[in-house]
Amino acid sequence: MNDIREDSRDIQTRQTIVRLLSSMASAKEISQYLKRFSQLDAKRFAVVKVGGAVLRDDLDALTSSLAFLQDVGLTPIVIHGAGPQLDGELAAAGIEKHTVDGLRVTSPEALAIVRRVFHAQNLKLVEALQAFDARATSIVSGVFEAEYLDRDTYGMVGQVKRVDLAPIEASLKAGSIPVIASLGETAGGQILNVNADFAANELVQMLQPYKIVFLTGTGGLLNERGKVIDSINLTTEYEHLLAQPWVNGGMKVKIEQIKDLLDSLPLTSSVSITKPSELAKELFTHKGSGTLVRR
Ligand code: X2W
Repeated sequence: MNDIREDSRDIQTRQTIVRLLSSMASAKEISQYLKRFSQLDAKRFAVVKVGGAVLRDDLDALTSSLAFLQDVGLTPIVIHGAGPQLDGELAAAGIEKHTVDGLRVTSPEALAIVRRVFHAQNLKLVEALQAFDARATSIVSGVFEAEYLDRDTYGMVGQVKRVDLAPIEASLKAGSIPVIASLGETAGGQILNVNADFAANELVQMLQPYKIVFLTGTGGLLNERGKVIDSINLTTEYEHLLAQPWVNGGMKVKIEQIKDLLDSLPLTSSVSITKPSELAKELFTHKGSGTLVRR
């Protein structure tokens, strides 16, 4: 049984490497990046935010891409959401969806489901990684100390007040990929629902990583023709971009959030948005993949 698993993992890993090598990069290019990443403090390598849609639709590619990083000695810090899964489970329980400024209004009744779904999604990714013989640690509490964002408007929704790196550091020390759910906890121990992009941003500000990668179903920011935009320079293009008629509400929020994030990071850090199957290409090639956001 183990042998079969080893075999299939070897094959998948090899396929990933072959795809990577044949796609466009020279071995020299790849080893340059590998060297650079390996020299960084483990905490500073990469924060990878995984949207719930990716966990639903692209788990295999996600798992093999993350496991591949571990194979080459790198440990990404993974934080995930569960938006579509929450939509489904809450609807099944007869709870109507209501959002304000993109955030889910969360009643105490809904919170019980939010907690359950976050735990289930977290475990799903951790187990998928472990089935792939990767080391991964489930972290569903103890990282984000939160306070109520605005209880009258949003209910049991938190905004992050403090990030505790201890559980993440313990995982990294063991060479295990920390897989973090974006649940918060008040000083009094009340669990709160925290938007995963917001939680990722707080984590990034604390860690100041070299690479910040958002993995989404679309694989990047899309232009008016629905094609992925290669790169955005926020210094020269920000105003122009936000004025475009095809930049919708969700995209605007994302661009604004990334701008705030980049403003708080060293110039060497970069933010990109891509899809799981292209994570290695994004990290190890000059050309990259998806949308690179610079300033
Ligand atoms: C989000 C948490 C999940 C999330 C929600 O309830 O949908 C709030 O809106 P994605 O898949 O990364 O979007 N929380 C307060 O952000 O997941």
